[in-house]
Amino acid sequence: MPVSNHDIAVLFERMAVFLELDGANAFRIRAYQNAGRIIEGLTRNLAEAVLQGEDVTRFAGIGKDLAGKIREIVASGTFQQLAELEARLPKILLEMISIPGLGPKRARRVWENLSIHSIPDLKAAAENGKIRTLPGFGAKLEEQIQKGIAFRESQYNRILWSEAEIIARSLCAYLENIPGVQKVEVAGSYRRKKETVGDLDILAVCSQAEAVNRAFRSYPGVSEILAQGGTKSSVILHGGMQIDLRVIAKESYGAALHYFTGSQSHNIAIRKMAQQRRIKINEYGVFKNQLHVAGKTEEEVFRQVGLPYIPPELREMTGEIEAAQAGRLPQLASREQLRGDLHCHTDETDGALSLPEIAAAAHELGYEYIGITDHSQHVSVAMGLDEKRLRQQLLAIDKTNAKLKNITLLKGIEVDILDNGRLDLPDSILKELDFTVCSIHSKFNLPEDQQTERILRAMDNPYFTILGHPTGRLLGSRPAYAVHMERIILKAAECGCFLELNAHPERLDLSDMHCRLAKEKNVLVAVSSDAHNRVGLENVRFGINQARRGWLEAKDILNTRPLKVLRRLLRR
Ligand code: DGT
Ligand code: CA
Ligand code: CA
Ligand code: ZN
Repeated sequence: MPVSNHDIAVLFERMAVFLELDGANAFRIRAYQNAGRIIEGLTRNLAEAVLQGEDVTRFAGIGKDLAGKIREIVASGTFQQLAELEARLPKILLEMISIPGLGPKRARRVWENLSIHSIPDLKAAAENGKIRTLPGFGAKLEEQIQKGIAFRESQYNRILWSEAEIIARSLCAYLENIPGVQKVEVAGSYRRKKETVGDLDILAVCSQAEAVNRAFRSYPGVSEILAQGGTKSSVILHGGMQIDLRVIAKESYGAALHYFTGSQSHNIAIRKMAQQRRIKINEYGVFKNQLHVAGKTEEEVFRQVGLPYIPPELREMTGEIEAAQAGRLPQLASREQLRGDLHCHTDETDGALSLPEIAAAAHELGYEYIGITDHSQHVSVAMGLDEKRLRQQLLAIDKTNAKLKNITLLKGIEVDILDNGRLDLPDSILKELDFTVCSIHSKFNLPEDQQTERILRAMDNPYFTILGHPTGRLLGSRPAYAVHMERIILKAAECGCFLELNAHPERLDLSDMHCRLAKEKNVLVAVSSDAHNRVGLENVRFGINQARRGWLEAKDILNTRPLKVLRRLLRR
C-alpha cells in the first residue's frame, strides 16, 4: 500500500521538530512545517503520483528539494536527512519532547543548561527547583513538567485502542487461518473498549492446543517469546506490544471469555456471587459439586448467578451488577443509530475535502446531515475563518445544499473560546449559523476555577451550542486541562447546550464517567468525528465505543435525532 499524504506530512513535521532540537535556524524549521501542512491539505495521493512517474513539483508548494525527499519516502518509508539527524541527536532529547509541557525549544534549553542525561535526571531537576531558575521558565512551567513526567509514567507501555485494533485484526486473521482453529476472540481491556490497551489477551477455540501455540509463536510480527506452554504463550511484537494467547476447549469458551475479559474487580464480584450460591466459577466453567454445569457461552455464566448478559464495556465494577439485578442495564448505543456528524473540517481550512465531497462521503455513511465546522480565525495555523470567509462559506453551503437531495449540510463553526470566555467571532455572524462547536485551543494551564469560569462564561453566549473536546486531553501526550466538569454539565443543562464526545481516537474526550454524569443530568452528548478527511469521518465508531463505556443509549446522543428534531434542539 502506498504511504498516505498524512504519513509523509508527519515525517516532515518530525524533521522540523528534530531541526529545532538541533538548534537549526528558524527558516529551515519553518520550511518543513509548511511542507507538512501543504501535503496534509492535498487531495491527490502523492505516493501514487510518484509511483505513476508524475512530476510532483507541479503541486503547489512542492519544490525540487521536497520532491526528492518525497520520492525517498515513497521508496523507503523515510528520508536520509531525517534518519541521520535522528541518529545524531541525543536520545534523551527525543524522550524529553514526549513530555507534555516540553516542546523542542524548551527541551533543548533544559538539556543544555542542566546536563540532563535521563528522564530521572529531569525529574530530579524539577523536584529540586532547578528548572524554574532557567531564563524563560518559572515555577508554573516546572510544575507542569513534573505533572507531564508523572502523566507519561502512568501511560507508559499503553497504546491507543485504535492502534491495538490494527494489530488485533491482522493477528486474528492469521490465527483463524491455522487448521483446526474454530474461533478467535480478543478479550481483556480491548474487548471492554478501553481508550488505551496494555496488552492483548487472545482466546482461540481449538482441540490441538499445542499446534496453535507453535504457529502463534512463529507469527511474523513476533520479536520475543516471553512464555510458552501447551495451552498458552506470551510474546512481544516488534513495536513492543505484548500478546497473550490461550487455547481453550469449546465447552469452556464462555467461561474463559468472561474471565479474560475482566475487569478483574468485576470478575471477583461475580465469583463472590457464585460462592453464595454454592457454585464455583473459573476460567474453565461453572461447577456445582465438582460437576461442570455451564461455561459454553457468557450468557450461561451470567445466568448461573442470576444475571442477564452484561456487555463488556460495562464490566468495570461501577454499578453494572446492581443495574443488571434491577433490570436497568442500558440499551447501549450503536454506530448505526447515528444520523449525522456535527464536527468536520473542510479544504477551506486544514481539511482535505470540499463541501460536495463531504456531503457525498456523509451520504455514503448513511447520514441525514453533516455539520460543517471549520476553525475560527484564532487558530491561525489551521488558517481559521474570519467573519468574511465564513460568510463566503455559508453561501457555498447554500449553493451545495441546493444541489443535494438526500443529505443536508448544516452551517457550523468550531469557534475558539478566548481567554476571557468570549467567542472568537462576533454574534452578528454566529447568529447566521445552525450551530457552533465551541472549543479551547489555548491557555490550557489555567487553574481549575479560571478554566471553568472561562467555559461557563462562554456558555452564556446564546449562540454557544456544543462544547468541543471538553477537556482538551490527548491520550498519551497531553493531560486534560483542569475543569470542574460537574459545574459545566449543570450549566449546559440550564442553558440547553450540549457536550461533545470527540471521537478522534487520540482524544475520546469526554471520558466514560463524564458521559455518565451528562446522562444523569439530561445533557445530550454529540458523538462527533472531528474529521479532516474521508477516513476521519469513520472515527465516530471509536466515539461510539467510548459512549458505550459511558452507558449512553441512543436517546442520550444528540446526533441520533432526525434532522427536524435536531434543528429544534440546536436553537437554544
Ligand atoms: P490491560 O491489559 O492493562 O489494558 O488490562 P486488562 O484488563 O486487559 O488486564 P490483563 O491483560 O492483565 O488481564 C486480562 C483479564 O484477565 C483481566 O481483565 C481480568 C483477568 N485477570 C487477569 N489476571 C487476573 C487475576 O489475577 N484475577 C482475576 N480475577 N482476573 C484476572
Ligand atoms: Ca490486556
Ligand atoms: Ca494480559
Ligand atoms: Zn478543536
